[in-house]
Amino acid sequence: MPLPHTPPPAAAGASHGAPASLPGFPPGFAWGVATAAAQIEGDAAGRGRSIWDHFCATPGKVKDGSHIDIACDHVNRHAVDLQLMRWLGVDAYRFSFAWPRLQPLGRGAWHAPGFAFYDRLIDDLLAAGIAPHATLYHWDLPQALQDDMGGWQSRDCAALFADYAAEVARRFGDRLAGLATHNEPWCTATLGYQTGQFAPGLRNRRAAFQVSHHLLLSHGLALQAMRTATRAPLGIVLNHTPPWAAEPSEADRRAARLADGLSTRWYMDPLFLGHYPADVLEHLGADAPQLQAGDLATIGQPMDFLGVNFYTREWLSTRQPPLPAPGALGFSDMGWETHPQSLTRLLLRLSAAYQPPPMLITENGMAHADQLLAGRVDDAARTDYLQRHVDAVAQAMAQGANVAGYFCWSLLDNFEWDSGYAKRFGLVHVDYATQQRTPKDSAHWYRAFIADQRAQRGAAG
Ligand code: IFM
Repeated sequence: MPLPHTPPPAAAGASHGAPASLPGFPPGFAWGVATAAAQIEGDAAGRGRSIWDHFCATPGKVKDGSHIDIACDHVNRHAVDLQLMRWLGVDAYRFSFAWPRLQPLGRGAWHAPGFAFYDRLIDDLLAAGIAPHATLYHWDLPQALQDDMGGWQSRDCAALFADYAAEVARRFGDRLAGLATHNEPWCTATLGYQTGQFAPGLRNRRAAFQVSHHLLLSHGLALQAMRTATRAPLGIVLNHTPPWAAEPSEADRRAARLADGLSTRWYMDPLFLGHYPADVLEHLGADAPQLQAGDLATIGQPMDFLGVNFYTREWLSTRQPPLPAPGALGFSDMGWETHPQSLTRLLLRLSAAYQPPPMLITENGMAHADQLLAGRVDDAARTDYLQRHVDAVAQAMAQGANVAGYFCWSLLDNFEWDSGYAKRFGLVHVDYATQQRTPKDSAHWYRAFIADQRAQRGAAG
């Protein structure tokens, strides 16, 4: 695939590429891009079925009626995608292992071709000087575990996940710069089991909170199992959408406090403080999860990094009709408000309340209604979004937050879950009919930005 050598006009100017205005990022800070297996890999024949295959095949679940059989055909095109990463100049690549590619039924036999694929991917990344950061679970549960035990509703699923984690750590751990257990367990539990928006599509709050506990338990069990198999840095990736009370009324404040409890504190408290938040337990009443003795100690294993995914804030107004979010910086194609100050605030708040290990911004980016016109995608809005969020990270670091890297979501346009292929988050445009990749203007900006960061590091000696 021919890669452009000079930035197109929109990315060449100083307006989007003003890294010099940023307080410096320290040497060793990793600039990366992120993807996930189900969203890009394709090659359905080379893996077991996952809950997302099943969900896609259920009419009405995915908006454009699409599937993940081919997606970005990354399994067959990973050399091209690696070339794109080299062209971008990234230090690091975050991807996820597809559990059903490594163990098609989620237990029992391992699948040698799956291991061979990730072996190649990791070795090629290392040869290119790109640090591999992997996630064990980015939502593609083997369908067999859903059929046999109701997926994460079963405590047994947590033990099986730990077996899978130990094998992955044994086979790949020493070549990985980071290995996270879960990506966004809030989404797995809440969207998968409470609202039904994501696979497996259940609508049951009690089940969802039991699932959230099993996910956290599986994280703890996996960390214990992996520690004996590898010295790779281990952690978890959580998503945060910081709630803001629309008005200083008691009702809005209460709503914001509960929203924060249901998302951020529900996961951060057990991981770092050894308990679930009392106000949320009270709110859940009989829907609170069943715990067994020792579970919280298992969950609270020491970690080497904390992955933070950030896209937007949650605007909470209890008025009828609700006050709309101000949107001074606009909204993405997902309808998500651009609000970078929330990222600065979040990083400082997490630092103060939890004293986490070094944080990685494991996802940040925006969906934009991109159009490929005459070989170019003008996505100035995405460049602006990225620039502002990188700036927000710098502001937090200047105030003491310990952040070690930033991964843009995503390298490629890809399968955006229940939105199918209709939403585009990539730095690189994908034509799904031809699988042609075209770097967008934002990719040119990111490339120039990373090069500038590297030059600054070099100049600083
Ligand atoms: O595409 C997703 C990703 O899989 C998880 N975090 C949010 C992204 C955008 O919705």
